[in-house]
Amino acid sequence: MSVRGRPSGLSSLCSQSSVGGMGCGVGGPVVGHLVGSTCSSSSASRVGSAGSLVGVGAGVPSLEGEVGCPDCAALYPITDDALLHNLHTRYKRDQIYTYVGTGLISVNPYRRLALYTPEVINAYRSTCVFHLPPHIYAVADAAHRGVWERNMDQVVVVTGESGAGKTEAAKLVLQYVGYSCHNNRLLQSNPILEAFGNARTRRNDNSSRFGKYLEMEFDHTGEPVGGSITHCEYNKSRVTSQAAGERNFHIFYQLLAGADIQTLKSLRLQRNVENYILLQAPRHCPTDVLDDRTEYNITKRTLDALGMTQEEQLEVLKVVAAVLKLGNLTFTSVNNIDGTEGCSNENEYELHEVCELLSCEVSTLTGALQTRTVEARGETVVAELSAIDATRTRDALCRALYNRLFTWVVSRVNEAIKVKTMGRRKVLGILDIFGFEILETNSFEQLIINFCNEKLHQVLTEVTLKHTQEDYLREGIDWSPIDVPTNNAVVDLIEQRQTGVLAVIEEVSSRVGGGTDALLQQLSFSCGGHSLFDIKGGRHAHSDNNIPTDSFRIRHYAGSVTYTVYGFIEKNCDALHRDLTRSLYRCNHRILKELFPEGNPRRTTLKRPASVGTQVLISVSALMRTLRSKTPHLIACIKPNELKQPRILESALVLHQIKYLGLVEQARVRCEGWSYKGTHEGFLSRYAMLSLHTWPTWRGAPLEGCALLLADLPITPTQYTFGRTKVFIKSQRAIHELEEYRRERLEDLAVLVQKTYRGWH
Ligand code: AD9
Ligand code: MG
Repeated sequence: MSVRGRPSGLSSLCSQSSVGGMGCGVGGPVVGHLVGSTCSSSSASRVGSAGSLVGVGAGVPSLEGEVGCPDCAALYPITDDALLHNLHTRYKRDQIYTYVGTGLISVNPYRRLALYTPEVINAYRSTCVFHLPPHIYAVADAAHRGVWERNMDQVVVVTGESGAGKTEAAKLVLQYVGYSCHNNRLLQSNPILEAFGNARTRRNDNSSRFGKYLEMEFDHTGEPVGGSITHCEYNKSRVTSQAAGERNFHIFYQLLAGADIQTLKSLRLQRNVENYILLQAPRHCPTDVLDDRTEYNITKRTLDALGMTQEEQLEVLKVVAAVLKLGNLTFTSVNNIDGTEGCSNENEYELHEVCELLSCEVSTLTGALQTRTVEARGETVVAELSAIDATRTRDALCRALYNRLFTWVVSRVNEAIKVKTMGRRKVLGILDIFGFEILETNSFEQLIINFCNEKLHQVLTEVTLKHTQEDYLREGIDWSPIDVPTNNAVVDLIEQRQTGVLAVIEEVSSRVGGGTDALLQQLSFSCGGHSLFDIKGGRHAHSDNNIPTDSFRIRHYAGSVTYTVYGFIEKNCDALHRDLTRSLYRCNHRILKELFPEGNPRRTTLKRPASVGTQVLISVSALMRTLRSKTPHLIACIKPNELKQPRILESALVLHQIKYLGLVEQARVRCEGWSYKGTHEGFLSRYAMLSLHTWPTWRGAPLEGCALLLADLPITPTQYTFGRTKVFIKSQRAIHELEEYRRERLEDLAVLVQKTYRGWH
């Protein structure tokens, strides 16, 4: 069953805190095959036995009571159905975590389980993972060890569709690492990011509307010295419009529900949500699920903890309040005497209060909202805006204010958590982006969200499956390649220069008068022939005539999505007119000058700001570069049902996710592949001390040294192989055991040195 019999004394060693990881992830007991769709690990024999994952009373996790197979790579046969059956069996017993080789699958339980107590954290810190059930803490531990034991940058990547549990998973990783090193500042900052960046959607009550990459930095001793947060594309259109049954960003509701009367008064706000147009969702949206008042207090405490002064907090809240009140301004048409159309603001009082909040002259803001300065042939003309244009300007202002405030808040948090010391550092990153989304009506935001997920999927397939197999072939070891479906074609369709969907949107956005019709025409022309793209009248043979005339369809890796192009151009540009940025810069509000630097009249450059599409392409490729440069640890989150309810697992829904997440391919590569790979030199330098053939010195060829060393160890020859430059070891367990021997040997050597030292003195 296992690699070999565990040598005496090893079990006791295994329960000490300094078990050495190899920085290559964790893994369930991957060993041989048993016939039947079951598991080959020792826990398979306990299938069907009762018991919960964590003894609630004792609080210590144990393998006792594990059902199904803790590692999908040990299933036989490895098929979509077998994985589904295994996950279902385990889910019914609240065993939401299952390994797939070195990665982890997490099925959202939709209820609090007693899995995350300090006792459980301690267990994963101090006990060999093979004695414990699969857990997200084991992944966190492997990533953490990779930093401080192997001195290599690590990244935990959480994937899955909207509502699958990515953000919760990312928090648990942070909680574990933060607990282990008594530093939780990054975790502490989370409520602020969620208050400003998350919102209730149909798919998730706490949906992240921005991508987030967190980095914890460690010094050479493994001590955390700080961290940083990078955020990418922010779903700002939500500020001014939400889909039916959805909400605006949490902070608006938190503020109204949680702030005391004095604060509300100084913000010129009333407690009732109904008073604010921006918070009136098109269809009733239940709010009972979120305790906005409690959340407000948490947000407030977090701002305090990060060292933000009361004055600063008030300045931030004033911008939030100003957005709410701006949203209430209504403009009506006015016919001027000269025959031109102008507009008037129906809500003067509200505008006065906005100006008070932003410390701004009423005439300045009125001018910026209702007129436009145009410079032509050296002349400056001030034209009045129509009611429709003034309304658009108002909305653009609300979005820009909120969006830039969010960026400001993130940079303020970064200021509080940044590394204050110099020197060499290693990092542990956590990537948690917005999940893949298919809604009833999909717009520009969904295209951006789904494109980011495509990119992530592409890079993960590359680093975990393609590169691994290419490495086996390059090294010349015996390997029958496993077919891995890629999503390169759809990524190209969206991001290709000049002819990709984003490039087309960009091109039409920059045309004078480019609108929806022009966009549809150009999309049909540039992308109509692509096999994964459908549009009414498209050139592709399979063009589906069920597509509405204002839409196009992309066949994504996670499903087909029909996008309605209405609003695409506006959402992509979303530029602010110079009149607005100038008047905001002129406000006497401390933060606004930082938020709108381009409004500084001394700034002469009139460069057009990058469009949303361009910004996304830039930030996503930077993120993917970061990802590629680090040792990845994968967590695939699965959404068990659309009802957001505990104890329900909809087979078809889960099966679909198993397929598009490529979990079967992951399991196969893990099962047939090798858990560990390291250069001959690297392996020898780490383990030479375990054999008298190679210790204290080895002068021969590294490969020969590795062969002698491994022959001396109780590890069967089927468990390792040699490539041209690397040593490969089959099971994770064997690596753990090697680390045990090494630690044991280091202790012996330390005792020996001590004795010798005493002998001398
Ligand atoms: V989105 O792409 O940001 O829309 P996520 O991030 O994948 O999505 P999230 O982590 O926010 O989903 O989880 C959704 C909800 O599921 C949470 O608000 C919890 O109520 C629930 N959840 C997720 N994971 C767990 C868990 N480990 N234990 C209990 C959980 N509940
Ligand atoms: Mg999320």
